Amino acid sequence: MVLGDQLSRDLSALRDADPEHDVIVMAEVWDEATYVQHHKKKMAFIFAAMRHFAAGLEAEGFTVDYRQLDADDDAIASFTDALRAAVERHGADRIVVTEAAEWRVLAMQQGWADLFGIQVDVRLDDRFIASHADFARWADGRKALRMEYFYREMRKATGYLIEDGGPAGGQWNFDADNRAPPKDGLDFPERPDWTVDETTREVLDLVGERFGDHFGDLEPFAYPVTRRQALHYLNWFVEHALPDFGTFQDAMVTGAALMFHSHLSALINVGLLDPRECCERAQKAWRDGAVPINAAEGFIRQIIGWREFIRGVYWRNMPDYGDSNALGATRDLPDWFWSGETHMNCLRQAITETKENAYAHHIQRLMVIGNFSLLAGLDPKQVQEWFLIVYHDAYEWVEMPNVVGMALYADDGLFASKPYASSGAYIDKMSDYCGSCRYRVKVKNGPKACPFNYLYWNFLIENRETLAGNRRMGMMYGTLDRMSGDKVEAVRDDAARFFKGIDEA
Ligand code: FAD
Ligand code: DLZ
Ligand code: SF4
Repeated sequence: MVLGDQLSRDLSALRDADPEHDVIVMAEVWDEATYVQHHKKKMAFIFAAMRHFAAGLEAEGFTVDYRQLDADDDAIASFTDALRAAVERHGADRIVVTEAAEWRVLAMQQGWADLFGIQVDVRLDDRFIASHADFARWADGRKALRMEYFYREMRKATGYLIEDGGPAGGQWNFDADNRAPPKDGLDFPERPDWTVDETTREVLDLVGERFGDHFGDLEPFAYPVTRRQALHYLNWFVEHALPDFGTFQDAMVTGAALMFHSHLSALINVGLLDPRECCERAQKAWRDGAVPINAAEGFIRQIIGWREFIRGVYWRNMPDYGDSNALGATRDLPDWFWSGETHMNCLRQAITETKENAYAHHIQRLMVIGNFSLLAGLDPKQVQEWFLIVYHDAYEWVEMPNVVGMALYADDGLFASKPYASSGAYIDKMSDYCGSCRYRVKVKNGPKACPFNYLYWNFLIENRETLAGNRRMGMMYGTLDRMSGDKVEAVRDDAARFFKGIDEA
């Protein structure tokens, strides 16, 4: 059985498959489509990619038992039901799967042997570079998990950007070169266009009909759905966007949803691209002199560093990780998380783009939407669900640690040394959003003030007990302690007024 995020021809479950004897089972199932109300584009992408992948296997001579969601009104409920029907239909004597990426689905897989009374091989997912055992070896006995140290081990293990036994360019990390604010007249490369073929058209119609009430715009739909298209997009990225990827990695520009970002996460997460091949292309471009080291290193770090690290954190902390709420945050999501209709221009831009594209780049996710969610004390469970719904690359294993650990500090600093909290000044420095905002970023208090400004101090006040002992927060608490009583009161009043009218903010 091949799941919707296992669309790799080299998948461990498919590697030794034999068209003579084996049947490949794939299914669009109701539970997966509805356990959260996924963005319409996310669903369309997964189903279109699944159908194209199945067609490829059929072209190789495989029998693919593929259940489409629209085959009848009585959609198949779950992976287990799909498999049960297939086992009966084909008289299977063995089931071969690759371990699911999510806890929930792995638990299902582990029950199948007893349920069906036949042998079930659950194989490792070696599309990830670090196995669970590798991560455990690295993490065991460490007080704090820091991505940077894990990343160095991954660089050594893969050999990427290693020269003469050390890091190419003399440094492990060129992040300091990757924080340029946007400058006027920055030109972004035009993305390739993808034609919607008949298969994808059918999927778009299905999603429009059956999931029309889900969040987000379905069309225009312009994203690769086949291995060939995905490879083309990777090559396009390396040639046209990677050279500037590093420098402007943290910048945000109105109307430039993708900037120089790769836009490849969803393709990597479903298996249409292999993380290693992405890194190898970037490394080659650097060796050929086509991209600077800060671009190649920055990109490779996101993949063999952050992506692998986040997955390690997920598996090490499940099944309870999603319940973390170290800061006791309980506020409901404002309504405009679903519409983008807020006067805070940074959030309006990031959420509107999310609605349109099922995509926002990392700094929008972390320093605009995540930062706001942290400062406003939004309920981590609701924030997790929102992030899982709205992005086309969102699967629990990657969404959860990014939300719980990175954006919300809800795990009490399991891997972030301090909360990613910032006032409006950071957003102003890294974007062109503030100039066209109803709020004034330079104003600290009062109805015209940028809400991030007073919410920042309010956050420190409210979470003093948990955060004041953190050495990296010492300076900020020092500043807070020197604030006059009037100023503290103004912060508290502004925050209270803001929260009262949060849905109209
Ligand atoms: P690029 O900026 O081009 O980066 C290159 C690649 O590095 C990405 O394609 C991705 O595979 C990997 N990568 C970079 N950062 C991370 C990270 N923090 N964790 C894992 N992989 C990373 N990423 C997801 O794939 N799915 C999610 O559901 C998801 N949810 C997120 C939620 C929050 C609150 C935050 C702060 C980040 C989240 N990320 C998630 C990580 C990151 O924002 C996206 O991977 C990235 O924006 C995808 O765009 P891109 O392909 O253009 O990335
Ligand atoms: C996300 C998703 C959706 C929306 N639908 C399906 C589906 O119908 N069939 C399928 O095989 N996979 C789907 N997926 C991806 C799965 O949720 C994913 O494979 C599991 O969560 C394991 O990571
Ligand atoms: Fe966002 Fe504040 Fe800037 Fe408005 S002024 S765009 S709310 S940071």
